[in-house]
Amino acid sequence: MDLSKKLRKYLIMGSQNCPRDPIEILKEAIYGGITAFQYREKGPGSLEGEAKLELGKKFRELCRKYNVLFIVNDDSALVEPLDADGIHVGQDDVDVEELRTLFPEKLIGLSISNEEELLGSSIEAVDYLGAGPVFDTSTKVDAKEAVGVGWIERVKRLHPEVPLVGIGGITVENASEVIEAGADGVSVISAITDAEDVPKAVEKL
Ligand code: TZP
Ligand code: MG
Repeated sequence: MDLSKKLRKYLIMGSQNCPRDPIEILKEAIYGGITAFQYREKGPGSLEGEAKLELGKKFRELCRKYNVLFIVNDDSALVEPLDADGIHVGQDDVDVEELRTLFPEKLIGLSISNEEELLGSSIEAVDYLGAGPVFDTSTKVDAKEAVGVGWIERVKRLHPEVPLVGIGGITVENASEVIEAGADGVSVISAITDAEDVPKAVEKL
């Protein structure tokens, strides 16, 4: 598998992001052509415990059926029950070297928002990087400051061999800027979850 190709159109979503049935939204996004999916059940209104696991199972089966990469956000206890392809973490989550020991065969993604995080992270332990927030976003309540597409250029220059996706405020209108700056893919929440026509939004991305 060429990971950078599989990260091209990367939907991140939890039930809290969905104005309607999350299963329908994922089905439509898959139909539109997403290549990767991250189950991120987090923040106000998100599910916990058994309900979180059960929704994850449904998402997982859809992704398996249609050959979409399935990544879980942060929660390492979900990786094995959901037979995820990998896990994505932020700077305040489980350390990536520890994760690599726990999950030698899984993909590990790490978010990088600034120079300090870039220089302080064990990049050799991860399979791909998420850089952002590229643009302002209101989806994540505690999102850091928008860093612009210059940040994509910077991370790619320092680690040209590591697959890279942009995150934060990416829309059908600005996605091309992120790719032109050197990202292998775009990861989005609201550009897909809030779209009136989900398959069309994915196609445009
Ligand atoms: N991490 C940094 S910004 C963000 C996450 C999860 C939210 C992205 O949401 P949107 O709607 O694509 O701006
Ligand atoms: Mg986190």
